[in-house]
Amino acid sequence: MSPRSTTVAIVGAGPAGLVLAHLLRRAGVDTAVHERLTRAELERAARAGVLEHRVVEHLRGLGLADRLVAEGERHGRCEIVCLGERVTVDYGALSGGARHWVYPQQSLVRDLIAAYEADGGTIAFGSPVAAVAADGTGRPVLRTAEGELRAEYAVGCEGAHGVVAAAFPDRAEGPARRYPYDWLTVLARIDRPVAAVRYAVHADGFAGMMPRTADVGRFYLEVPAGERVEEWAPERIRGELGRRLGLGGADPVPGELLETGVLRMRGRVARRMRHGRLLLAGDAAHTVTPSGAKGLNSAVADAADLAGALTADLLGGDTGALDGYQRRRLEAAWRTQEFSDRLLDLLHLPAGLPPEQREFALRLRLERIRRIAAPGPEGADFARAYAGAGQLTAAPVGAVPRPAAPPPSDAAVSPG
Ligand code: RFL
Repeated sequence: MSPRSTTVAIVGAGPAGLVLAHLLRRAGVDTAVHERLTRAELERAARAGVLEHRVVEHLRGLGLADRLVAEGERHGRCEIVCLGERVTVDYGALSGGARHWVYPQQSLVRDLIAAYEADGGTIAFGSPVAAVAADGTGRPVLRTAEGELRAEYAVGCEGAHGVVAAAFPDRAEGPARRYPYDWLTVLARIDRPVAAVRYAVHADGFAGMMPRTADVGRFYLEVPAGERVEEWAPERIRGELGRRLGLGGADPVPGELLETGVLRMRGRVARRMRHGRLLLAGDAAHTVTPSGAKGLNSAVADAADLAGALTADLLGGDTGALDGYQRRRLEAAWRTQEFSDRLLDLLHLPAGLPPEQREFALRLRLERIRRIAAPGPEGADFARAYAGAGQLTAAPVGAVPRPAAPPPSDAAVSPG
């Protein structure tokens, strides 16, 4: 098989890979996208669903949010339940008008694939990249079932523990935290839509309810770290959700459980998102717990910024463009981690707290909840960070003339 070549090889067709591929293609950059899953598997994978204001505005500006805006729902309030009190946080008002969009990740992925294909792009589905090495000039060579793929740049958009990160000298590792609890994740059929995100701070552990579609809701239950999903029969899950979330009255009732799993709760940020001609975006560079609904949003923001940085670099006029990308997005990743960690701290009681001290800890949390729900600097700060107020900082994407194919030979990846 003779090696293929491209300008930018993208590993993974999740939100990060698809947004990047789309923007580069529009700029005239030759791209090759490899995705491990089949198209049907990818378009079925239900994960996120709560999108930030600034991310949707950005996608809308790129013409990539038509269906999202037509079918998605806007949410500007969440509820936090603690000691029987249900506090409404009107973050839309507190942030000065920024609200979330609720639209399932798999629908966004389907729309992005359709838009990329409508522009003439193709994705190699069911085609994992097995490894990434480098030729003698430091250019990446990707190993796929279809043979070698040579590229000017390779971008890892393939989630945590990816093959592009594995080719960094430090494997793109960085500071990480394993939280002392896990979350049981549940996708359940519901009899009416979830009107607002609800978080329950409870003596027996956190519980959460998030909107997805009219008849499907996303639910979370705090469970001990290392818990196995088999410990949780459907009746136990439904009972615990109802009790901790205080479900009743006009609330949705979780019925059939469509998917259950246990999410190991971790935060992680790579020390580097760039090593020479290797780049990372999205979960490949950082993973954040779902507490603040930030993972998909960060992935899209990375991709939007990287598209501008890559075109600036390919145009040859800006040698610092890719380092600028790394700097901006690592700073953003830490802001996101700090926000999500602060929210987790509010939503969980300290590990190992004796039962007789739980009410005290809950009462302290209720004070904090009331403060973020009230007009003032703390409320405004939480609301703006939660809704993703303002605009994405993304370098403009320039049009790039087609470069010559890279020369072949073999060696280690060298930093550029
Ligand atoms: P993705 O979406 O994981 O896509 C990576 C893609 O790469 C493919 N892949 C490979 N392809 C080729 N060769 C290889 N060697 C490959 N290895 C992997 C994979 O098959 C996959 O298709 O990464 P990306 O693009 O960085 O996007 C990240 C987001 O998907 C993720 O952060 C969010 O889902 C996190 N998240 C949420 N984020 C939000 O912003 N809002 C939310 O409401 C929200 N809720 C959630 C979530 C994540 C959850 N789970 C399951 C972890 C709720 C849950 C339960």
